[in-house]
Amino acid sequence: MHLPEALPKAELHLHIEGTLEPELAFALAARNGVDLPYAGTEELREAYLFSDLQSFLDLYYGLMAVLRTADDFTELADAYLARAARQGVRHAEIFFDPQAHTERGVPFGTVVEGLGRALDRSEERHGVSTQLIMCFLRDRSAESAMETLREAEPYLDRIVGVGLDSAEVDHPPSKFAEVYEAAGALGLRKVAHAGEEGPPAYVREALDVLGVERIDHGLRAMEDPELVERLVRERVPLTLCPLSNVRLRAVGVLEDHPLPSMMAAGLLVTVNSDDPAYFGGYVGDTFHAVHEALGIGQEQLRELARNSFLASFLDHDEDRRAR
Ligand code: ES4
Ligand code: ZN
Repeated sequence: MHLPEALPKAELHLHIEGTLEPELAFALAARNGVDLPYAGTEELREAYLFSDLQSFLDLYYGLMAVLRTADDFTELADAYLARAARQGVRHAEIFFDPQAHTERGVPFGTVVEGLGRALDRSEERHGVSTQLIMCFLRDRSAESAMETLREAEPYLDRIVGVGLDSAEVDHPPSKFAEVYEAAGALGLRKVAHAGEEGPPAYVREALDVLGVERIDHGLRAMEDPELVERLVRERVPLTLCPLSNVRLRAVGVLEDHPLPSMMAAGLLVTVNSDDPAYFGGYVGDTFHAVHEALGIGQEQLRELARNSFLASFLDHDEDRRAR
């Protein structure tokens, strides 16, 4: 089978809120009595013309208003897992943004219990194993992140790790040193977005100050050859999201994406979908797109799929079973 979609793969950079398709958004809006400032799904899709990360985030957080009940989160996650399974995903490490919900009055427990219901039956229903990573919003305060970690404590059996997302520039990883240390003490794994719009120094800080095991994006590390050398030497995985980089204009066109040079440099890169409802494709579509636009051949597609399991939080035995 030569279709990139069919390759068994793990998805390691996926925001569950970014899987909210316009049709589900309108269905939930109607159910929950939420007014959306768009006439319909077509008009909403037409608003997906982003100029940078911030212009995307403004629309993205706004649309989350439709997510209110545990059932809403279950439906959201179930729809993602069904689609992911059809695109060859066997394991998904899923981000969620608790503060984006608690700030709107949706309790932490509602979000986790709703997502958890879909995740609990995912292996049986979709053949996809799952883990949940809670992300702190880096454009909120370090105190708010710490409060969020405290709110997570009753649910730690459901959460494998912490991440850091939202507007990157002017919010360096070091701002969250204390909460990452506390998360580590609770036994949580650590990742962080870095080098998406922010400079290579933020990638270094994520490694040195936060002690992360994986870098989400890491695109701008390519501006710093010494950093690239270190990432190669230490086998630090980078979870790339090529379609996201094009839509948020970190890269002009997909044909200019540095994925091939990153692979050639010996970096442990993976390919992921980020916010697939907004960026034009799920992870199988993304594999297909890099094959078409960047000439990533069958052998390299298999390498990317292999990397996705190597970079995952699965242990090696589980890893072999997944493939
Ligand atoms: C995100 Cl593409 C991206 N970057 C940073 N934070 C995010 N949250 C959701 N998608
Ligand atoms: Zn992301």
